[in-house]
Amino acid sequence: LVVGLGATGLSVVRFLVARDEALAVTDSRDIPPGLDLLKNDYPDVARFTGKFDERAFSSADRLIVSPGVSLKEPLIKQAQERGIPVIGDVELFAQYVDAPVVAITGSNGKTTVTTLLGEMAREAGRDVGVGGNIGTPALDLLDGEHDLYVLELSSFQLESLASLKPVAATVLNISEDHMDRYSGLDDYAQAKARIFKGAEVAVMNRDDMQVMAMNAGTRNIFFTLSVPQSQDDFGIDE
Ligand code: UMA
Repeated sequence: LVVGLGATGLSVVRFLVARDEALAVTDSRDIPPGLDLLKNDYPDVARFTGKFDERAFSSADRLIVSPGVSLKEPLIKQAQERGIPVIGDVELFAQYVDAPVVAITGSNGKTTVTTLLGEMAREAGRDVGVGGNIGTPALDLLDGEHDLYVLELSSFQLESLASLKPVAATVLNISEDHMDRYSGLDDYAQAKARIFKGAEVAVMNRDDMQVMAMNAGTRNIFFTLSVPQSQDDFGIDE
């Protein structure tokens, strides 16, 4: 069951239909974005709109939830309690991707860093796919068979991600954002910290206490606006 139709939901539909998987879509809006496209291009895909429909949830054997939908949604929690896997589109991407992934998150600056890194990789001759929260849903990038992926990930996308093993990951900084979805700054920071799970290299902001408190990857590289403190530090030396 694809929960939430929008850019993400549509990318999941395209991905699953291409792999002949049986699926249905639900969205709590009457007329969600992408409904016309779904009706036209995938008329056989079952649709449950206007509310999250219990019937759709009870017959699903996996939920793929859009980042805009809270995992605290009662029908999602009930499915989890029944042992139904609840994942996001980036987790599905992680299960299929077979090229290195660099993962970037943070409260500010993540789009700039993602874009710049993509440009640098392109300039270095890599066939790079750039996407995620930045706009192109991660699953759509898999069409291109790139040799490197650079993903901007939001805290929402990280919440439902388990098996991504980025070659490098960073949390650029933490400041209050999306507090309607979190119980506080620590809860939000915990979602962000998930990016380091399985990361080969963690790129850490030495100037941000919340980031420095995170349990990072096997190898850490630091950046700071002050004087670098070790060989693995990047900073500003006067
Ligand atoms: N929906 C429900 N019930 C709800 C909430 C949402 O049915 O309770 C439905 C909406 O009716 C809608 C669908 O879910 O049909 C929307 O899904 P979505 O909000 O997950 O949005 P998408 O279009 O899939 O876009 C998402 C990201 N949006 C959010 O995380 C809110 C986009 O990031 C991202 O570019 C896109 O996936 C591709 O990966 C935008 C964003 O604002 C830029 N991100 C936030 C941010 O940067 O601060 C996190």
